[in-house]
Amino acid sequence: MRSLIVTGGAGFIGANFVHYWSNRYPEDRIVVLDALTYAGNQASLESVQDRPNFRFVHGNILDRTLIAKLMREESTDTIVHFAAESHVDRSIHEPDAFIQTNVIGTHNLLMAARELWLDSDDAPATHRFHHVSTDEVYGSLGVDDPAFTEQTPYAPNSPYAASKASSDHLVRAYHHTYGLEVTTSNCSNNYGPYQFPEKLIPLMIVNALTGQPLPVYGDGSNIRDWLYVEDHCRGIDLVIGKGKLGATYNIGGNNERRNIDIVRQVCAGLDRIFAENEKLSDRFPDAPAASGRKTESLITFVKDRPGHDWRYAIDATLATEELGYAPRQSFETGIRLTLNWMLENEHWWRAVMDGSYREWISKNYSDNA
Ligand code: NAD
Ligand code: TDX
Repeated sequence: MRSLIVTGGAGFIGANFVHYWSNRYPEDRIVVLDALTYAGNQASLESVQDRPNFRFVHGNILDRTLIAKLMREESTDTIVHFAAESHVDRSIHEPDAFIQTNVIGTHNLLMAARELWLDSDDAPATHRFHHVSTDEVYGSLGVDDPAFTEQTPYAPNSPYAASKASSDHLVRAYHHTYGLEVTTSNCSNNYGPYQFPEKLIPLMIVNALTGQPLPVYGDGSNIRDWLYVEDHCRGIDLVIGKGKLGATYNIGGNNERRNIDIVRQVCAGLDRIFAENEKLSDRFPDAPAASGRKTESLITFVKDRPGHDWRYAIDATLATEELGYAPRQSFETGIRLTLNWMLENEHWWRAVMDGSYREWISKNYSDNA
């Protein structure tokens, strides 16, 4: 039985991970440590909130005293570290929070882990620090380049990617220098339930349902490798369970698509679902599909993201061969699950968008059209 601290567990992937882990390992203790930034939402944890072995702590990974106190109280033996500022566009406008949380925050966790797990008399027999990272640390690929492997040199291009690269290096160094038992996973673009509607797929769904433009950066030809979030959670489980200490594993969807094709697929999916279910037109009267128009009519090409990475692709051979990792959802099944979830959970996305998000978007993107 493990006692976990899941940092950033009220965010998109963290919340999915908590659901996944509490179903798969119901005996384990799970403590979520989350600062509830604009991207964190306790409502995403509603279904586990009342479990006796679950605890939510509203706190910041910049607070090392709190981390150490929690680790002592909970006899923590496993940290799964999701907490981060995660949106590339925000990192371009306001990089400071990315350095604070992603670099300093990660280092705080490592220092607390070292203190409690390596330098303390009552350290647990085994421990694990799992660091959740991204494919963006590897930079951008050209059309004919092979996909990123664990050997691809780091070449982060955005402040977000640079902050994540920095945190990856710190995790590696704490293993190499102090012997902290760490693993790292670098994953491609996730999508699925509970994703904050600033990221491509949920933003397009929300805008389509509310009849707003679908902003595609540049000409929409940039390529990402998409993975359904539950497959990412399963990959992390495999790395924690079977990964070599100190190792890094790439996790991907083997599913490269151009942004414009993703947006068109979301549009076609909504058109189909509206055609199948008449009630949706009453619920979402501003959606083009409610009046028989194509959702695609909302696509609007806007100014490109500065320094926009052209292509990401993950080679997950190591995780497949060593750990038995393989995604279960195809993009077609995953996007249908996501569309259905968004339609069934309107209260969730309306609530998370009530906050400062709209204000921030209008301040930073008023010149986008
Ligand atoms: P998210 O932005 O949805 O959630 C981040 C969570 O961290 C939020 O709940 C937020 O409140 C919390 N948080 C932020 N700063 C904090 C702080 N200082 N202290 C405590 N909590 C804090 O992010 P996500 O998309 O779920 O990403 C989770 C992790 O996975 C990140 O480390 C990200 O770099 C990585 N990742 C994301 C993707 C993706 O496609 N979303 C892909 C690969 C890797
Ligand atoms: O409105 C938009 N229009 C658009 O064309 C948005 C929000 C995005 N895009 C483009 C930019 C990217 O090429 O879509 C692509 C995906 O954008 P994001 O959803 O912002 O993701 P990305 O920048 O690729 O980064 C994501 O994947 C790696 C996550 O946000 C990171 O946290 C993760 O590490």
